[in-house]
Amino acid sequence: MIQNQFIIKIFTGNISGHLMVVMITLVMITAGCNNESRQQAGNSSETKEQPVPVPQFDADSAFSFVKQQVDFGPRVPETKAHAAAVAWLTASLQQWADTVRVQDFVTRVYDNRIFKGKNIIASFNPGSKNRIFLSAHYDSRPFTDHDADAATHKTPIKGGNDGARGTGVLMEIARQLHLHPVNRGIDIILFDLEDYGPPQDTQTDQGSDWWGLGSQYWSANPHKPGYTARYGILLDMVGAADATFPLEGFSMYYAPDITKKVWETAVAAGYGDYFVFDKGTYITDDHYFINTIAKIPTLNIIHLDPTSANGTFYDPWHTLADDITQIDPATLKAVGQTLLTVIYQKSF
Ligand code: AHN
Ligand code: ZN
Repeated sequence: MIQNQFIIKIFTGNISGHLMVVMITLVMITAGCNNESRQQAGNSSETKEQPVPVPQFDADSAFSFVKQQVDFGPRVPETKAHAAAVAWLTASLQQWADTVRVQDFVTRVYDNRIFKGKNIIASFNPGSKNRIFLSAHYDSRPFTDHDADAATHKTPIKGGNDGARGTGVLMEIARQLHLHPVNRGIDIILFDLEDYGPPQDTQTDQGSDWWGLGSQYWSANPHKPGYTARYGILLDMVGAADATFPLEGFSMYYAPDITKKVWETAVAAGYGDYFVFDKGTYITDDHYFINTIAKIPTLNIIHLDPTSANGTFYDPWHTLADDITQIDPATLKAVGQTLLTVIYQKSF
């Protein structure tokens, strides 16, 4: 009403007779409509369960982002291919995100050599306190130490699935977040130096802390002091045809409620063949360090296969066979569409 009076007052200046009556009527009708639509908007924001349109995850686009990384060559830290991947990932994310940071760090690997690493953090709505993060490692393992042919074990992996895949999914999510802005804080964190763990056939310390060096650094030194999030999701090896993602052990230990909700979301979206409710083993992966050091509940969507030759991961893991032919856009779609549904439709 206050607004109606205000508008009427403006019009009472130099307009005469019945024209003014017509105008006042028009203004009141328009104002009435506005009130009504505002009321509707108010109601829908109060009922949190109102469906929000979920963008379609473009699997071809994501596949092209995976291929681009594989085409650089193995993204082994401190190589040209790695630097090219960092430049491309950063420039691409800058087109889409509100802020992109490259976090430089120095770390020691299993044989005491010192490496320079770079974590890449792209943020949407950086001021929002209501945050979640999505993550994957983007580096490639310098060894194919699980290949049947021992002579090739010092060859770096091409890393179609191990490295490029999760990153490709997150690049497509970033593109969708740009096309369809969302009202909550999202960080996309690409970790470096996840895969420089000790080769299987070396005598050096096989301790699991040699894995996830980038996430260990970030967990102890987040890109923003005091950074926290409601929860995090890690993607690892989410690209192979007919992949299955059981409920990984540390995810169910540190983030059981969120894990179950994400799996339920996937099933409801039609991806129950991938997201299975079987109990999976415990994997020391980036999420383990985030849970224990940063203390942010974080789950891992990871392809596990206890029947494979290596006993844990899918067969081509850390072999020469893990290249772009390992990537099936249908699996990419299952993971990406599930994540978009979590982001756009769910309030957890
Ligand atoms: C361990 O083998 C202890 N962690 C492996 C995690 C990993 C490697 N994910 C991809 N590559
Ligand atoms: Zn690996």
